[in-house]
Amino acid sequence: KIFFFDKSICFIAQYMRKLIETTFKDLFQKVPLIVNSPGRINLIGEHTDYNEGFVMPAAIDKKMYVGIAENGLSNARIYSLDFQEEFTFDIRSFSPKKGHWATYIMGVTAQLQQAGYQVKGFDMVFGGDIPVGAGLSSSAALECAAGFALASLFGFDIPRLSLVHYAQKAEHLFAGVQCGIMDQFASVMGKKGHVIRLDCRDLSYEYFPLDLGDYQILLVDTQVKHSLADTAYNRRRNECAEVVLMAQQNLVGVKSLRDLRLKDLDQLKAYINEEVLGRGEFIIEENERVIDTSKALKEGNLKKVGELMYASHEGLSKKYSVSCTELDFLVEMTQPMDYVLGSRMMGGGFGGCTINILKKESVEIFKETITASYADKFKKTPKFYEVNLEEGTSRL
Ligand code: GAF
Repeated sequence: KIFFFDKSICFIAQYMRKLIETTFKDLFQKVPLIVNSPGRINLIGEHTDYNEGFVMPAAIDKKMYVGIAENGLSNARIYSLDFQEEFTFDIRSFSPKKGHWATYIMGVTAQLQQAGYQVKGFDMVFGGDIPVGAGLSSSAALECAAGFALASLFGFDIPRLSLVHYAQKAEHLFAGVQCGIMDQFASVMGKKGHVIRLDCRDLSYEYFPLDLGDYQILLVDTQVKHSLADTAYNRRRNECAEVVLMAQQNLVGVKSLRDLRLKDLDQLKAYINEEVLGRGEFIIEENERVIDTSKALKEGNLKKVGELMYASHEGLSKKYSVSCTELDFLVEMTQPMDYVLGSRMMGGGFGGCTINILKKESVEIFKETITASYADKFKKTPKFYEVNLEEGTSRL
């Protein structure tokens, strides 16, 4: 990756345009249409999306860029700039290869066709600056960018929300991850300078300006790669479903964990083991934290936001068990630092990044301190990403 030396979005966008156009010309002798779709952060509200709860993500200035043109054939020829690899698939019959990057594009193509859109043969070149496996949703960004590229190329009038659904379905059916809707929603619906409070039950949402003043968001990448499909992600979903099922047999009006209060769980103690009950407890508390965070943001109370982030991490680590030693270590390290307001693991878990809110003037000392202690403990160097909140999927 060659992006580390320049933080300017414009520079990266221009660079990607040039790179995609040149590669397209070499491989396919055409000028492509280019779109981009961002990765995401999540301020708070983890694992709540597939429980019809609340989340608070934002699109960021790390993006997936996709160039596309018609090829007059019945197949799709795709080139990945990151993997420097070409892959061709027949658009009339798909054979997804789990774990392969082309699967996401196949998945979205299939979903559009399923919805009745007449996708014809196409060539595609894609790449970007979202670190893969860091929990910033590079796969969701690829799905959304690919779907939007197809819509733009063939003139399909696809509502943004439908695009979100097609991308999510591609992840479920082709990548085999039963993800919630947060990542695809944030990528498509992001707004510059804002986080989105999304109600995953009815998909109503509200944009909150994230005015950090002297503070900023900094992500710390553990360099521990997670793979949602290979981890306990799908298992957590099942455990939550187990709590709901048991609640439905004992209480009325329960559709999801969203409908439960902590005291309701007391009644389920006799039927569900403590560990699984803890999953339910975490989700109920995390939903409340998202609501509290919205209030704190409205009041401009960043200190409170930070406290809620720490509490979220504690729950994710102890009750939901989706953290790992490296993530816990990074969050713990920030606790005595008076210039850090909040820190927590972000995304699916088991690796990836922590999200931190800290004083701008202390970023360098923070990086130095963390790098030294982390290297000492894990013999690895963490990476740091300063992110800004950006617009969602768009034409370049
Ligand atoms: C992953 C999933 F894709 C999201 O839907 C969400 O569940 C997240 O993990 C955890 O909050 O990013």
